[in-house]
Amino acid sequence: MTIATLTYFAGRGRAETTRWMLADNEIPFRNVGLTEPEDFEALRASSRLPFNQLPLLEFEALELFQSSAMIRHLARRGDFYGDEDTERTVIDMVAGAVADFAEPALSAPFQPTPAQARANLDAAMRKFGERFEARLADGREHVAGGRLSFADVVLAEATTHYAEIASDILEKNPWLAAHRERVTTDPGIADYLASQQRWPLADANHVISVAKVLRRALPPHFPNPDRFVTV
Ligand SMILES: N[C@@H](CCC(=O)N[C@@H](CS)C(=O)NCC(=O)O)C(=O)O
Repeated sequence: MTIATLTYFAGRGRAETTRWMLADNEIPFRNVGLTEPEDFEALRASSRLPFNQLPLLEFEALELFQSSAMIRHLARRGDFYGDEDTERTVIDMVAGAVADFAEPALSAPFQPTPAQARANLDAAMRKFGERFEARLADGREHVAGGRLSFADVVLAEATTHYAEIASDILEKNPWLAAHRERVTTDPGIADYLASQQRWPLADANHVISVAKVLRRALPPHFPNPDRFVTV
């Protein structure tokens, strides 16, 4: 039974943390992956995108925009948001750092070379990864608060993304690797990762598909970068 619909491009991108939170809550969902500019324009014309941005999550009579709000909504619904206000603030702060840490993985397919993408990941591992590792050292199971929170889920989503791009990247971070293993073997998340709902790792074709839907320019290293720009 599908009870949530997640509209985005035909890929993971900024909708992926919401997919992991839906999976953690074991909420069945449907991906609507836009591939044509007309589909995006129709959505914009419908006024269902308050800031003309995707993703859009339809869930229990709500239409949610902003992935940070989606994951918090799902965290509250599934009780993945700590037990009191101070703990929730810590979870929010750590989740904010995870969002910063996740950026180089999201931007990897937009980089001119794999070496540049890797250099960006390595820099973020030094800046953020080491700090997450320290929070998990000595067998601490959760990156924030005293039990599983959405910060753990988004961190495992980010480290999984990193490891898919650069398989050796967690080698020097055994606590992060163990944390990733724990979260990804959660039954809901494991099912999602093995399912048809999981888009493949983004590549140049994904970058082209997004630029086409948005009628935007491609990064300058692509051939004919303005091929989809119509105005
Ligand atoms: N902070 C927002 C960012 C959303 C966002 O930038 N969406 C992009 C696609 S990844 C978009 O819809 N861009 C079209 C636009 O801004 O006009 C979120 O996480 O939901």
